[in-house]
Amino acid sequence: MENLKTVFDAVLTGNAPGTEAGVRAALGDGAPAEDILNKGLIPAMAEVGRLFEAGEYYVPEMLIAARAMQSGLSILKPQLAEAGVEAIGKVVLGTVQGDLHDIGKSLVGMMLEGAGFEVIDLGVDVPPAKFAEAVRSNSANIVALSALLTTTMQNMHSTIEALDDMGIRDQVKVMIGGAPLSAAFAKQIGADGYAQDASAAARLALSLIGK
Ligand code: B1M
Repeated sequence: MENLKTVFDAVLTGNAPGTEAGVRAALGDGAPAEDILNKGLIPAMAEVGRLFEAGEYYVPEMLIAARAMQSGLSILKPQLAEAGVEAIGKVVLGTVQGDLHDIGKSLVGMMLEGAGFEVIDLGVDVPPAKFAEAVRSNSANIVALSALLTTTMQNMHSTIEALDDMGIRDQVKVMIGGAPLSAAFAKQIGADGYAQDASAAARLALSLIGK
């Protein structure tokens, strides 16, 4: 239990070496990988999200916390796979076609992983058909689209059309985010939800799969 508290505190303070050491110590003490994930890493990222929304943490604090969480997660991943621990859902993530901004998108990906999702990150400048194909081939529950330019936000609509064309629109939830976007725009293009920041994105994704 003490080691889980160490893991929690290390993630919260963005201490990657401390997170790794805490995870290794917890494993050494016989804690199941699933407990380290569900009682250490994930609650810490939820607390990071809360602090961000409360205006006590800013993007840099959230980024280093997310990196600390990922360094702990990378130690646990083989054990989680061995134990057959399944992600709570699969998200295909990317920045839409024509758009090269990836900092916010990557932060969203880290928060989604922190919430327990498997994230398939397609990167930046992703064409609509590539999103649709990735959703189909991975049987993803959610496709998460990021755009930072007013000139590329329409490509979110094209991505939804590509899902329609492939006949899989009703099998996947579409969530969008990025500085120029809004809930009204999400509604206008037929997306299932909009999140204003990475922390809200993790909460939205959970609610979209009914968690
Ligand atoms: Co660009 N850029 N940029 N840029 N850039 C902006 C976006 C801009 C607002 C700057 C400005 O003019 N004030 C402006 C857009 C104007 C507009 O369209 N209205 C702009 C422009 C014009 C351009 C170029 C066209 C400039 C040029 O070449 N003339 C060009 C376009 C290139 C292209 O994409 N095709 C360009 C290029 C670049 C760089 C390559 C230099 C660099 C990107 C580097 C990179 O990403 N690897 C860059 C940067 C860094 C910025 C600013 C300064 C910062 C963006 C950023 O990383 N923010 C930006 C100005 C600004 O935003 N203040 C700007 C930090 C990040 C954590 O926040 O990305 O907003 P953000 O993500 C947030 C939320 O938006 C949300 O959560 C994140 C975390 O809280 N969110 C989601 C994001 N995606 C989400 C998805 C979700 C949910 C939430 O669900 C799926």
